[in-house]
Amino acid sequence: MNSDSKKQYVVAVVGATGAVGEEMIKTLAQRSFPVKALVPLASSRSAGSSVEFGGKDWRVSQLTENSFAGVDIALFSAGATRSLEFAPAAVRAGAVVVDNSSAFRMDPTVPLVVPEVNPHAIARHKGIIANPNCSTIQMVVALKPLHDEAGIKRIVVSTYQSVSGAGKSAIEELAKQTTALMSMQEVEPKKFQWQIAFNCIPQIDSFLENGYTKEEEKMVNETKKIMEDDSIKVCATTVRVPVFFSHGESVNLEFARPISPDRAREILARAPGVEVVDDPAHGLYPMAITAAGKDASFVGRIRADRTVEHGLNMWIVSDNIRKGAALNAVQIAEKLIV
Ligand code: 25A
Ligand code: L14
Repeated sequence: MNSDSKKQYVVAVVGATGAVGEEMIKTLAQRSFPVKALVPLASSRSAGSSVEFGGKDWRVSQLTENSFAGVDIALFSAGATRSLEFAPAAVRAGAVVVDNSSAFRMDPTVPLVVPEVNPHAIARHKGIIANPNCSTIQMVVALKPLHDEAGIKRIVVSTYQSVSGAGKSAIEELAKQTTALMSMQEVEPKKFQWQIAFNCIPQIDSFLENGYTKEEEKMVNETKKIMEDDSIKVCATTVRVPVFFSHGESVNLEFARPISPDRAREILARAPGVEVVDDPAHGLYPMAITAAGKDASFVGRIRADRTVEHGLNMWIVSDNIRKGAALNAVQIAEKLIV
């Protein structure tokens, strides 16, 4: 894309009224992205409503194949079905698509990018750049610098994922169920398979024949693609917890070479996009409430795993709607225009 420091861009946001789309528009404003015009797109349910950006109201239009004339950059976050159907039309119209869904992530012709980890991959795009899964993004931001230091052989990760990853209706469902149960009323699950208030559900996305869920499989495949190393073994268990924003991850690592907890802390303290909060003596470690609304991937509880050779365990938390989705997509767009 043109690299002219004064150039301004026409930016479309597909799914502009959703949890991620709204955060994308907020992030474009916060980071002063050079937007000449905003094109908010959603379903017919939202067409005619408006979103606020840069002190102006912008009318939301219904997403169609003809939505992209004159658009330079299109940020997609309305689910994989819409991405598969409409991203090609955006590319044909001359836009570069940054897609937040799983639709194109494992397509070998589509770069899968976390700007702190593999920004160089952006250059080989053919119109679509994929934004990884939220749980993968926050993990690889912290693991890449450790991999460069000591070579990660195996990752075992268990996630504690907030409801906001499943969209606005999921946020509403946790709030409604919580108040209903507090007043002794019955609840009927809609968005999630089971009651989510006061519960944890060891299923995110659907099950595959191998016994893992698609969410777990995404963490395995996307980690290897972003880290550009197929030899890393990844085993994931993904769990939904009754938290509104931020995912937590318990991560067990086996390295090829020795690395101490102190050395890991030192490396992570200067890693881009990472913040170390690791002072157990004072009860300090990252939590969902630490990360919500923030940009970093927060790391704490760094300790040796004495059950394996060269093992480290840690706890990683980040806001899944920001770094896990909207912020990472806007960071990719920023790289496109420099
Ligand atoms: O592919 P799926 O299964 O349909 O997945 C979509 C779901 O995944 C969420 C998304 O969140 C939605 O729940 N999601 C968000 N990021 C994702 C990601 N990276 C992601 N899924 C995968 N990967 P959401 O509900 O917060 O945002 C949805 C946005 O997408 C727009 N949208 C939906 N269908 C569309 C469409 N845009 C164009 N064409 C379509 N056919 C959606 O716009 C929103 O911006 P909207 O106008 O439909 O939503 C306005 C309000 O309506 C609520 N709502 C959503 N679905 C329903 C609904 N209300 C009633 N019935 C529904 N079925 C939304 O909460 C919003 O407030
Ligand atoms: O692949 O928490 O981006 O339900 C979308 C749904 C991530 C998880 C993706 C959720 C997923 C998300």
